[in-house]
Amino acid sequence: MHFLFQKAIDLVHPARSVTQLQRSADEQRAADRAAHQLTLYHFRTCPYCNRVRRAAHRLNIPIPLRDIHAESAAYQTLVTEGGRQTVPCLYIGDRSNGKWLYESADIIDYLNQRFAPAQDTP
Ligand SMILES: N[C@@H](CCC(=O)N[C@@H](CS)C(=O)NCC(=O)O)C(=O)O
Repeated sequence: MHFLFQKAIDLVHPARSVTQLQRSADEQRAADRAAHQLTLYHFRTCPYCNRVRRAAHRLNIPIPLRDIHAESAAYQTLVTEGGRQTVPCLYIGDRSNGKWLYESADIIDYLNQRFAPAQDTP
């Protein structure tokens, strides 16, 4: 049963049926750098996380992921520093100074505002 559920999740994997935003090489380098200032706390079978991963894939931004089911340290960090155990949660900033953004819709809005060209925001 778990296997079938996993298969269903894989069918909506970000890499499927999404046209990625294309940028010039310089713009992509800048987007890659900016994306590395972010961390998405998630787990694989969470549908809200999947929505955010798809948005990131569409925007062509390689946000580092931390899976709270696979990595107990990630779960601990999320709870102790973010304040809630809910995923998805986007950490914005560097190690010492950052902001924890919960709610998939708010995360997607943030990513669109920051990374989508103005005319491309869905
Ligand atoms: N409204 C939230 C729902 C997120 C949500 O329900 N996430 C589940 C996983 S699919 C979760 O983390 N549940 C544990 C909890 O909230 O403590 C969103 O859109 O991000």
